[in-house]
Amino acid sequence: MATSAHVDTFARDHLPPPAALPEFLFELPELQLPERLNVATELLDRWVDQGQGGRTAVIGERDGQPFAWTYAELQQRANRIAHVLVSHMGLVPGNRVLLRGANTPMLAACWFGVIKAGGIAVGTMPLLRERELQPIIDKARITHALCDARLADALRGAQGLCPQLAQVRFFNGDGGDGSLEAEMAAQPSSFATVDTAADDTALIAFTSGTTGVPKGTMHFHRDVIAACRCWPPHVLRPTPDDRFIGSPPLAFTFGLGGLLMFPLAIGASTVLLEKVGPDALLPAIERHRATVCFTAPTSYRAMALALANASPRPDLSSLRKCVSAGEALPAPTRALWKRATGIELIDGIGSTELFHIFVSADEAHAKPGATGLPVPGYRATVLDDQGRELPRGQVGRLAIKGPTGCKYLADERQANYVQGGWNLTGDAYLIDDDGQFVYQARTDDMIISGGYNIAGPEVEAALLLHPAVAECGVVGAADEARGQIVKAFVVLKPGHTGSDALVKDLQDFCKQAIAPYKYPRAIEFREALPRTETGKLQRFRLRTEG
Ligand code: 3UK
Repeated sequence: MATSAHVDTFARDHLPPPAALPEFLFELPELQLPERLNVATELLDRWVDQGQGGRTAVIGERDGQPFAWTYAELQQRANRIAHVLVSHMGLVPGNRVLLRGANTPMLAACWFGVIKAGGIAVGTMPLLRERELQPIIDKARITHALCDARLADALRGAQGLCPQLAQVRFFNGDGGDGSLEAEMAAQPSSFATVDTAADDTALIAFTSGTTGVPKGTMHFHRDVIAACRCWPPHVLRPTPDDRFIGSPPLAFTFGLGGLLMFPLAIGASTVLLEKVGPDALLPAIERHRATVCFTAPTSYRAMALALANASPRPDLSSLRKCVSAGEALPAPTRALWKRATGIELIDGIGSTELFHIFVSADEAHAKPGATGLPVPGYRATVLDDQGRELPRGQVGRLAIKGPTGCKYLADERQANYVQGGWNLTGDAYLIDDDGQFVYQARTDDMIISGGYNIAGPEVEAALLLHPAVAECGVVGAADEARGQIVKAFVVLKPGHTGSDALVKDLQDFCKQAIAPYKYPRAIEFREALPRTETGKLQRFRLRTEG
């Protein structure tokens, strides 16, 4: 094993014990990685060294005006930030640096500045308040932070709660005295990227899942590079001329991979926008002539519905690839998007624990209702409760092995996610006759009603076909006679109102679309559904509130 470059050994000291780690597979030739590796060398310095520094790397908007930085410009900013971290803020390799901000080019520069200095980047969701930042700062023992000036309040509040967070700088403010930008201006534009070991931790990504106390997932430099060599070249197949765009925050590994690591890994460019709701994303695709889009299924559905009524219709002719992840992609949403844009969605399931997508289908392999096939570099199977592989067609627990895998920071829940060398994602899946992986539900979301196993997402997909339904969530509700009944929470499209007649109509509609025993016996109309910051439906909240 290569010698660690980390002076502060906190991350290495808090890795799961070797016996609790998943098995790692490095079978592809492109996964034979060197012992020393730094993500910033691979994704940033390399292009400049190869004379490609003039290519556009990141595009942002400030006061409504677009601006772009080349690879050389992004690198110089990251270099200056690395200097500020080391000389002014006292960072030593291995220290954890909290990053807080909506997606902007400066946030990307900060990310690379931390990585170049050998620090560990800990991205946090922009909406988190001080009480939510506190457990993250404590758990990862964070000592440094770089924060968007417009989100300073909660960070200052968190600093009050966490005295170890001693060194903080703010960016994207007025750039005046005391700002990160002012300090950067006095620093040299070159910096020798710290020569980290491939298995030094580069980032800690926090996930709360849809419930519970946040877990920190540790990712080595090697994990990020391995992820760049699996799904993107084999499934997405982008080119250096692509311009990426999308909604997931860089604090979410879906966004960090899709909107920063993957485009830079091939020398492409990426548009980093602060406002990326469905209303904002469509015009942004047009404005920036974006070619590759990453967002969640509900966002594609909302954009497709908006396109149907849009006049004038935004010009989306630049767009060539659209990726859906974060939640199961209902077949009706895939069909709607294709009808609205002509584009077949690329579905992929990924997780914070595995960094990025491990089962997916390109346009040619897309099968409505199925997620896809194991991504080259990964193995996927379906296990029973005893950990035995199940035959095709039977529902069990999705299990994954590959070059990346779950490494929780000091967390007993490692033993839930990793069993027998497999990563268990918590999803119930079956493999169909074509070898396609078909999502059923989160394992703890399966509804058991009158002895039948019913997957909520299947009922949701049926309801989404009804012309009055904008969004819906289906859960099990306690019932004396049946144990549980299927209950649907429905958000109606504008112009529709809930009524007993509509409940009956939706129920009859479901009985036509899927096996009648699965129809929702209870239906409640809602203005909106509870979602996480990453856009996932919080079924547990529907269960407890409903
Ligand atoms: C669910 C999906 C069906 C599934 C993520 C792409 O979502 C990501 O990470 P999280 O840790 O959640 C993981 C869980 O989300 N899920 C995600 N994608 C799909 N279910 N079909 C899908 N296509 O329950 C999974 O276990 O928030 C997604 C890349 C990186 C990510 N971190």
